[in-house]
Amino acid sequence: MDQKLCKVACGGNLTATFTPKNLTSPLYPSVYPNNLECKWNISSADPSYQVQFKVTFFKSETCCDFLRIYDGLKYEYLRGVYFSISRYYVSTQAWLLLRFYTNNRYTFPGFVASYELVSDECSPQGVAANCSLTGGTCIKTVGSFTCSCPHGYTLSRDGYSCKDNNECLQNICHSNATCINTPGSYRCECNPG
Ligand SMILES: [Ca+2]
Repeated sequence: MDQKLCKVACGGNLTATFTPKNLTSPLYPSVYPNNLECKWNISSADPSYQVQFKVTFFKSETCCDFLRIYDGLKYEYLRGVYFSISRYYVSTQAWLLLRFYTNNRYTFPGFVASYELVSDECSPQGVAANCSLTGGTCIKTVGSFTCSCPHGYTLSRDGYSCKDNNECLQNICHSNATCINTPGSYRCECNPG
């Protein structure tokens, strides 16, 4: 019998809500079948929120069996590795696309994951909202964000607050002037005389 005609049904359209739902590779916790081509499309039940996909277990054949996580046109491969800590992916749009491929030999348990709706880190409810509040620009990246601070400000250790630089600490003014630090800048005022 041609093994390629004996594929396990997998994949489908899923809807993420605020209640986490589980997704595993086919037949988990048994090993996944050979010759899989699974495709899941996870869309957001509310387009103003993003889809978070959290992988809590992953084990596959290093070379040839993999999960591809697409966010827009970008994607990331998970293959081979085993990890015991969670890997998070938060979509930049209201959907994520997953593809799980296996070849014709050697199978492993595969993956365990969950998906749910979350606020975009850069949204007013998001973890990085402070970036915009302190004058920075929050930029969503695949599964994460960056906070870009304006000139005269430095990113704080928290990763999402912009802190004014105190230029006066660098003795930037003439010796006969007094340095006054201002938000995002400084000024030198001549001493009397
Ligand atoms: Ca394989």
